[in-house]
Amino acid sequence: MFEQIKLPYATNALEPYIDQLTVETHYGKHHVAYTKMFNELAEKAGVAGKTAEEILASLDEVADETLRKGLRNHGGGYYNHNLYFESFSPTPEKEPSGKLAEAIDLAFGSLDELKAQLSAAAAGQFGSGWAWLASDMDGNLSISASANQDNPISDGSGRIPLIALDVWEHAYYLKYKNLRADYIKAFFEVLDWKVISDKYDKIV
Ligand code: MN3
Repeated sequence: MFEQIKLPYATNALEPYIDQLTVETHYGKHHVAYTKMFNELAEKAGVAGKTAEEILASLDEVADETLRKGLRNHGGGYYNHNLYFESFSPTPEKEPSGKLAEAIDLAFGSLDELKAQLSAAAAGQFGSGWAWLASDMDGNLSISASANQDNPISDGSGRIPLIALDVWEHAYYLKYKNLRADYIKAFFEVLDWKVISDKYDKIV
């Protein structure tokens, strides 16, 4: 049974950057729906015993096209939003530490440059989707964007997502309306680099 993460903060704790109504709707409606559908589809496809990562990495093994598409969309929706919601804090660490800090300097030159590139990927994603910071198995970092609920696992690149930046309109429209760039700026105000650094330490 796949379960949503429990929010590690109150729904109003990310104000004013991410507003309470958006968290309540996004986590309490959208993420709930993805999770419910993913569980149903995983059961139907006979893959409910696998982890979400395993399912997303082996979608090709699901012969039925409708089930495969459903697992890609709802499994991605389930997994991506867990990553997204667990990465925030009302009292975030504003900079990466340890090995991640070194890897960022190596790949991007500076944290500001990483943020600029990730923001550009998020702003440039046409329509609904996500921007990602991901690591390969050797710890090399890269930035990408994907449509719908695709992610660096389901795209077959073998990368592990570290930062998930949701740019579906449901992630920002209630507060920011058409101003996606303002939401992207706000995202970094509550992104907890401690969570991201800890994730990276588990890979390398
Ligand atoms: Mn979303």
